[in-house]
Amino acid sequence: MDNAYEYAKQRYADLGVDTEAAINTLANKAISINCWQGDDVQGFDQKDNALSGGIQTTGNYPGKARNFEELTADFEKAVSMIPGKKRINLHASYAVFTDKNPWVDRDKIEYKHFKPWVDWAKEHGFGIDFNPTIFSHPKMNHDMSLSSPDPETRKFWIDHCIACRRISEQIGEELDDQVLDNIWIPDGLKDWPADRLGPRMRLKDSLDQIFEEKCPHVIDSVESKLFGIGLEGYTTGTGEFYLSYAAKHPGVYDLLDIGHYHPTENVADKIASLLCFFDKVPLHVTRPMRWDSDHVILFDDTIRDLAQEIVRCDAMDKTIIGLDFFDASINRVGAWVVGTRSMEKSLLFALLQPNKELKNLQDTYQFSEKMMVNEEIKTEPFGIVWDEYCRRQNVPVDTECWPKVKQYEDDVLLKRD
Ligand code: RNT
Ligand code: ZN
Repeated sequence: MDNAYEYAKQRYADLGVDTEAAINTLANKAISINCWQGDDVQGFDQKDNALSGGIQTTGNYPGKARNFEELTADFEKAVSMIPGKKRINLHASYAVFTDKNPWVDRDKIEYKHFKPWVDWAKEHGFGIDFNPTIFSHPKMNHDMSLSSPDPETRKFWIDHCIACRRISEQIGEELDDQVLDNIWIPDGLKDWPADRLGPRMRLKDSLDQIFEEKCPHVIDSVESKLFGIGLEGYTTGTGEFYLSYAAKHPGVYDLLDIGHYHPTENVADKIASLLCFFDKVPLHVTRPMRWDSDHVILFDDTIRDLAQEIVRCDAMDKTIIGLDFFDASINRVGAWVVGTRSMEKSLLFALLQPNKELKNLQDTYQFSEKMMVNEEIKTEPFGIVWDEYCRRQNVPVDTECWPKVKQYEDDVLLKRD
């Protein structure tokens, strides 16, 4: 076995690539794993669990997590098969209510409702990221929140976002870390708008109010979108809107979600543009299929391109990689495992390219050689290095994962219904 890795290491070394350096770099990069894959974006705070805001989970695979205990147990199972550093990405709807800390509405949530998450994260060495939950709630008045024409509705959601920033700040203090607090709203209209400017001016004003308080442990981001199901005619928070907002407000970053652009747009290409103006680029990595369907990400061209950009821009420390997929038609633990491993795998693949040499070939106009080197590297023994990385991280290699997921399904998940 060792011989296989030694052989692969030498093959890469012959191309000027250091596999040890790649493995070490990858081991230090955290991936923020979305908690919401574990329960189809349901959360714990609403009785009526219908998902709203133009996003959808489809499928009814058995065994979804129904509470904090089940969600954390499933997550722990998943990460036992995931190499590298991990963060958990929480939504405000995952507030933990108990007899001591009974239910409050989203404008009144506090740190104490998330303390169980923080204690658990500390125990396992996970970082935490956070999101206001501005969907699946009775106050989503005609699918409008921060851009609503109704002052009371708008106030409710502004207060919610302020509460979320305070919670994020305290989580950051507790973990001695920075917490990404990402705002996404579904606000939009089903049919063509009569007024495009009004909602955007209201959204701008809402954001100004939300970001007023200084929160040194918080990294703020805003996430744009093209359209949602039932919101095809107009989206308040578009790419241009949020990019301009972030550019004018130091400390607020523009988050790129791969599923939120026109299908032929290459989101990987946007990273290098943002890096000319921002010191951080937060991402939502997902797999849109025909629309923003949020399929589980795979080790495919799109994710490899994205990873390649991160590596070639020397942006491992500047990108904040968050995952954003939710598929209710498959085993949810398996979804986490494959999605997160695919992200890790793509980054390793990118780190194992002769990136310096390729850059140099571009800058010296040696385009034929650049094309040929780029092709040659694709068939190098990548899988052997990936296996070695998994082994060093004490997680199973690819072929060992499904039996473990299936065992957990039989022992735990199928007993839930
Ligand atoms: C929706 C956005 C948003 C959500 C999560 C649940 O289109 O991508 O990020 O998926 O916040
Ligand atoms: Zn997203």
